Amino acid sequence: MKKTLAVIAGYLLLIGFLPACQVGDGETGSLRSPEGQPPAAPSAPVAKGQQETQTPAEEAPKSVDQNLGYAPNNPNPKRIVMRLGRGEDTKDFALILDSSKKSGTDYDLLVADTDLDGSLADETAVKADGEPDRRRHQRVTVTAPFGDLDAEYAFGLHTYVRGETGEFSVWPITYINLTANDGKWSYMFLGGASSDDAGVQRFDVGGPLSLETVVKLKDRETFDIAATIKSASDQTIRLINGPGGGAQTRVRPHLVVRAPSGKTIEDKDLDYG
Ligand SMILES: [Ca+2]
Repeated sequence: MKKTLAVIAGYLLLIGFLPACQVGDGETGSLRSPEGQPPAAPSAPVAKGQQETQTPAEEAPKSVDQNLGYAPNNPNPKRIVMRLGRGEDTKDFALILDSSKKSGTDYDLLVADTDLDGSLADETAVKADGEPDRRRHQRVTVTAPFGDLDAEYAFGLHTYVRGETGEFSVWPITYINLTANDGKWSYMFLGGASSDDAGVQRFDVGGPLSLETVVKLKDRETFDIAATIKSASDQTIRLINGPGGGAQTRVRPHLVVRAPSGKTIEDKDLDYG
């Protein structure tokens, strides 16, 4: 019970730092993520009779171009989709990691759907900095929904190849800039929950924020509380800048935990992940 109270208290205080557009999700009572109440997947209405007449039996099913009109050099390109936004209003942002050489595991080229039109045929591959085992790709910026607002999403993609195993991994750094009612806000997130779906690595970004705490009872009066701030998509928050005095100011989340008796158990600034 005390742990729950700590989480609730911390969460309620944390959302005080967020622009109005984000408070809505906090009011749902979901502390960790909106996963318990996902938006219903939209399904197109189907008129049965009409469908039968419009789809002749001899018509072959269309093949899906996973490379979205881009012709990769590498026979095994890495396909990535960032789902931007939250709730029902989202945009998918496609990227492909390719190689300037015809083979190997050095993914030194990045092609991104910068205009979000679902095609990479109109895009240009950009060469990364770094070494073959550690590439730092040029930042890509797109505009997409964030709740009721438009936000600027900027991605810095880092890729790694482990020397011993040859295991390849992608580490996205996401910057979200938006203007809420009371001024400009910016966030920086590291990593995030990802899944592999038929050769496409998917990341969810731009979800509501939550606070995870670990509470250890040392004795009857004292707690040890560790907390990290994450988005609902498991991105670790590196910084939050909010409006203040005409200039952007670093917002440092503050945790206050009170016992049912009203006694303050914890009252401190939090560290970013
Ligand atoms: Ca495009």
